[in-house]
Amino acid sequence: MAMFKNALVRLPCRNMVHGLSTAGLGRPDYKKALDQHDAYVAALQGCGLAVTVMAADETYPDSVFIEDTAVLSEKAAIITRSGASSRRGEEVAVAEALSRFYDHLEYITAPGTLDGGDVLRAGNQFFTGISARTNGSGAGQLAVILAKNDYSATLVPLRHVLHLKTGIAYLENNRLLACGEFPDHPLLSGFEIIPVPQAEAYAANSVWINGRVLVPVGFPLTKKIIERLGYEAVPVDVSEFRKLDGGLSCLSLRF
Ligand code: CIR
Repeated sequence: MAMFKNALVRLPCRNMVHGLSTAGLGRPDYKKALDQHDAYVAALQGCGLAVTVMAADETYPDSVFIEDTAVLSEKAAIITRSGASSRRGEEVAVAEALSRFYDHLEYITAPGTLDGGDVLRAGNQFFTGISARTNGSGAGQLAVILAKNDYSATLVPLRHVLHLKTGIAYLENNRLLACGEFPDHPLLSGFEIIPVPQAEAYAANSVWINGRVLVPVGFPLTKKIIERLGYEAVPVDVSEFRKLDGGLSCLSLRF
């Protein structure tokens, strides 16, 4: 079981109101986003993680979604190259912050693109969504780096969701929380699938941390499902980040 010790987060910047969005939920309230971000950090700390908080960067409206900038494991730290051109460059400061934790960083390079939100780890197996953000070259480069570190990589072409982890989360114990195009997906047939009701699709992006599960506020059925499985559910309100298509996992790198 992958136990986490650390998390890296990045404060939202004022310019987040200009972040990429397809949600149609309106623009985020910056002040409220800052408060929600504080509470998110407290939730991570409550799960026993040492949290490093990076400064905000007004150059990158979406930089709070730090998960997209790297793929991390005990053995490897891979810096990504975003599929969204407005987000390219976010990774520079993240690489610098990660170099305090890792001796060696690997990089996805052009023409490859890859967003960390497209990468799901399940034990020693990684799944990479091929999406509007992650192309075959990026996913292929990642697979080569992972193979060097004795991990396997499986590519999952996406149909509807922005990122792979928009629709699935790994709960350890061979269990996957899944919604939309994923519960019946042939590539995921080896897992115990815990379906998330379609009306609560946003909550498929929950986050397992050392036995607890962060769940977005406002999705009571999913919270109950998680509690019935024996996990302690930790509700976290991320409404302002949802307005920018961001989920719970996007707001941190856990390692
Ligand atoms: C974007 O479109 O890139 C941001 N507005 C949201 C990124 C969400 N990240 C994620 O799902 N991993």
